[in-house]
Amino acid sequence: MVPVFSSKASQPGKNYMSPDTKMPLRDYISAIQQGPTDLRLFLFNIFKYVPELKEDYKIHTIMDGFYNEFPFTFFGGEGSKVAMHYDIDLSHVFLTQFDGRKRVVLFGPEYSKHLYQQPFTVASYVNIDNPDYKKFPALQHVKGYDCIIERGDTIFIPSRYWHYITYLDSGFSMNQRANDSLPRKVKGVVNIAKHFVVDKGLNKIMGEKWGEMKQSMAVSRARKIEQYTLDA
Ligand SMILES: O=C(O)CCC(=O)C(=O)O
Repeated sequence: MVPVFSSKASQPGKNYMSPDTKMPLRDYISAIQQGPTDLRLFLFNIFKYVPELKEDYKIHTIMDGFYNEFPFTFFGGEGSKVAMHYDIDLSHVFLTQFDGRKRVVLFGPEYSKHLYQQPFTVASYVNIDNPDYKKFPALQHVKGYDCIIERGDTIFIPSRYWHYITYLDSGFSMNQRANDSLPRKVKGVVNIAKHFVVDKGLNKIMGEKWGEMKQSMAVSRARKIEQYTLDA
């Protein structure tokens, strides 16, 4: 049985950051093979269930600080989207595609306010497929990288880089994460505490009201940046 997420996971309220349902892995794989669906397996540690798969890959040696114990996999149906975020523990990520194509859009950390980062989280809910510049004018100043990865490709996502992912086909990938800096590890732990204690706690107590407050804080932070850009 595996926890399956849909796009509801990024909406405030009861399902916030929680799986929609649980289903046998076999049924999930059949569902994504049958055509478009927004169902995803996120941060799924398949190696916990099938440890012998660990024999099939090696930890990268490209830098120090790889976490051997967190080789997460990600599965998604054609058309599913991963809301824009950066990785909460501030690791560098090497994302390797095993099957299907995926569009990955990256933005540097210097754009966090322009992207209307939701306070106390590592997420942004602006729609960059169809940006509303009237509502989110700071978005006009953002520049990023847009690429497609396919079977056999690995994309490097540096620490704190925003990523927004669209599954062009049903498919799956695995990430290996590395963090070789103690200050970055400490900041990562603080982020996790902010998200799980403050954000999830207030979401539980206030529900959608908390979602609205975060959005208005994001808008006012971006307005300051926008004002600065206009003045300069
Ligand atoms: O490919 C995915 O589904 C998500 C990957 C991701 O967000 C990550 O590796 O941090």
